[in-house]
Amino acid sequence: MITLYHRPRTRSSRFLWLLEELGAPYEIKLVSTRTRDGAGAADPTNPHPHGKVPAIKDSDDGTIVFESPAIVLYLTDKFPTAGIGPTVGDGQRGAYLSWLSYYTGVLEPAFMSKFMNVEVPVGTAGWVKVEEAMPFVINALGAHPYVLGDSFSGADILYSTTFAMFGASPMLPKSPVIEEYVKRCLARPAYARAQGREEG
Ligand SMILES: N[C@@H](CCC(=O)N[C@@H](CS)C(=O)NCC(=O)O)C(=O)O
Repeated sequence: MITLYHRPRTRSSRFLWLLEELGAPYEIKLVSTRTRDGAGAADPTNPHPHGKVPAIKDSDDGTIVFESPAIVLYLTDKFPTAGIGPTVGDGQRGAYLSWLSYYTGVLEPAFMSKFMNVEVPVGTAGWVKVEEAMPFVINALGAHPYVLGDSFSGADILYSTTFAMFGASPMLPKSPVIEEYVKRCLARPAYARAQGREEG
């Protein structure tokens, strides 16, 4: 049994979707977190080191996993029959690891830098500007329906939800490729099922 530490309409929502895709046995533990307006507080029962969501606990051995790409990888490795996470030995494994890491190491910092109006120091930051990252992503998604090519994977859950969120803001340059990608991913039945579990 996987316990998902979740607060509705946050980064943990994506893991309802992933768990539904995987057909994994799971329970939701609703927790509070700090909020931008200062109203919220971290829940002491949340195992995330900074009281953030998502985090998961695996009841098989008590393993705790936090940070979104690590959770995607852990879960797709643990529930491989769904076929949405290339495992060790699969020719797509390297690409899968790269796209997962690129999400957290480059794309999210790029978006957050722009959102917070922080200049990205070229050559020294570990990430690049949105204006440099997005052509790379759009190029990949213009050639294939998903980041790994023809098959949907756990990585698409991170990318499509991020684009769905920023699509409504001037932060993301308008791109038919991205719009179609988001539609394609969010049309999956598991996404709809996850929305039904959003409140816990
Ligand atoms: N790098 C983390 C980010 C998690 C994160 O920042 N989650 C937000 C909700 S969307 C949160 O819990 N914020 C509360 C806080 O920062 O204390 C991940 O990708 O898993």
